[in-house]
Amino acid sequence: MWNNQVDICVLIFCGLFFVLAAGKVPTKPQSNSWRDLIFGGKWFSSSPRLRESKFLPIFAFVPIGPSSCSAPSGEFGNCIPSKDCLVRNGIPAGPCGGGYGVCCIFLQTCGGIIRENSTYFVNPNHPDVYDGTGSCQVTVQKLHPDICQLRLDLDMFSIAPPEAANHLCNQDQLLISGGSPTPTICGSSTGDHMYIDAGLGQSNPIVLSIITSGSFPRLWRIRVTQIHCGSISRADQGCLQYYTAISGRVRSFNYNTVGGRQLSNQDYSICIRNERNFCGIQYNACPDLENNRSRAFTISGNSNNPVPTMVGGGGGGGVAVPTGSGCISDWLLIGCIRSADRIPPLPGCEDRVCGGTFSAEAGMLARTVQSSVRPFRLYFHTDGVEAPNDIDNRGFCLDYVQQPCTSGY
Ligand SMILES: *[C@@H]1O[C@H](CO)[C@@H](O)[C@H](O)[C@H]1NC(C)=O
Ligand SMILES: *[C@@H]1O[C@H](CO)[C@@H](O)[C@H](O)[C@H]1NC(C)=O
Ligand SMILES: [Ca+2]
Repeated sequence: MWNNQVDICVLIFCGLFFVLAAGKVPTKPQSNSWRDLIFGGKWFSSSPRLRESKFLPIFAFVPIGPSSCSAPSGEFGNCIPSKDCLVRNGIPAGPCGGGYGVCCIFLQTCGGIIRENSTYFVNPNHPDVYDGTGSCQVTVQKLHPDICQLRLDLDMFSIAPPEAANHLCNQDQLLISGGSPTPTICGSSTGDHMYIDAGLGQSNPIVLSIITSGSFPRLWRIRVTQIHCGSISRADQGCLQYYTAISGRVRSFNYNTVGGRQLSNQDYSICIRNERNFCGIQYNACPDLENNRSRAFTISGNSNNPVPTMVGGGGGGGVAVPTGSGCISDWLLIGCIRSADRIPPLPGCEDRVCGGTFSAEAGMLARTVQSSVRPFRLYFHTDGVEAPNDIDNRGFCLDYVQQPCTSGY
């Protein structure tokens, strides 16, 4: 969709700038491509004097590029002149910008190089499934040295699941190299996202690889968005996932209450932006509509049987703890959690939680959990082993709601 406000801002901004700059700035020949990109090569044709103004360096500091648009098929594209779309190997998908350009969609598959913002990495044969074996990779080139992060949106993501005993991604995997460390994932994670820190400068490109072996009807469509270092949409440091709403849902990769399996060898942070005037956060296990006994939080133990909440690192502070009572191999960490419904609140709080029931206290009763540790972050860790004690765990799905500063947080 063409954003009229940006459109108007560009006009006002340029108008002001040209009035100020006329006669002062030395003229310099320049390529038409950027101007064509931004203005369609026609808006400023009335004044040859202005056309020669040195306005590009100013644009380098203004975060307005080709605007984003959405195609009838649901993909996002960049609104650019149609001739540029073809030259840049994009796919024109309908008019945008009030007819000024086309919504140009960029797709890359195995062996491709991503050179445009919002390019989709898709499977071969997309939108049909791919049942091949090998390594399919794309290389992401920064649009600009001032790109600090990539956001990957897994619009469609279904590759072979982890093996059943230890939940390792032995058959298929998504691997990301060249950026901040990311967990290897497999299975189905449609709708999930990841942020990758891209480091400074133009050096090491980030490579996205999907490695496949054996037969499976794979389908993927991953949107790769490039984020400026100064952008407000940049995620906080160290956050693989970043949520910016007062309420929402966080879940582990390959989560699904029917056939999903918690992935092994995970180590990452999920961050929730602290919205203004909110001081705390509450979490509840998501509803599980498929099972009679909720599996929305099943991190350790045998989830085919009832498993209590387990809390803490199991060190016991010098006191011996029964085997299996602590969260030693797989856990979710949320800073200083307590049950939200205890009045007065319990004096102590916990950090690690695991087992098969979501609560801040050991036991069989699922509870609402609260924390006022800021920034709001969850840290998820799993080791490389499940069998024989940990069976059929799904991972976690939690609904969160930030709590206003006035309500006792
Ligand atoms: C890429 O596109 C997104 C929106 O689709 C935008 O927020 C971001 O600023 C763009 N990045 C660059 C480097 O232009
Ligand atoms: C839920 O319980 C009912 C009645 O005991 C049973 O018939 C049904 O198969 C159960 N569903 C699942 C998904 O376990
Ligand atoms: Ca494990």
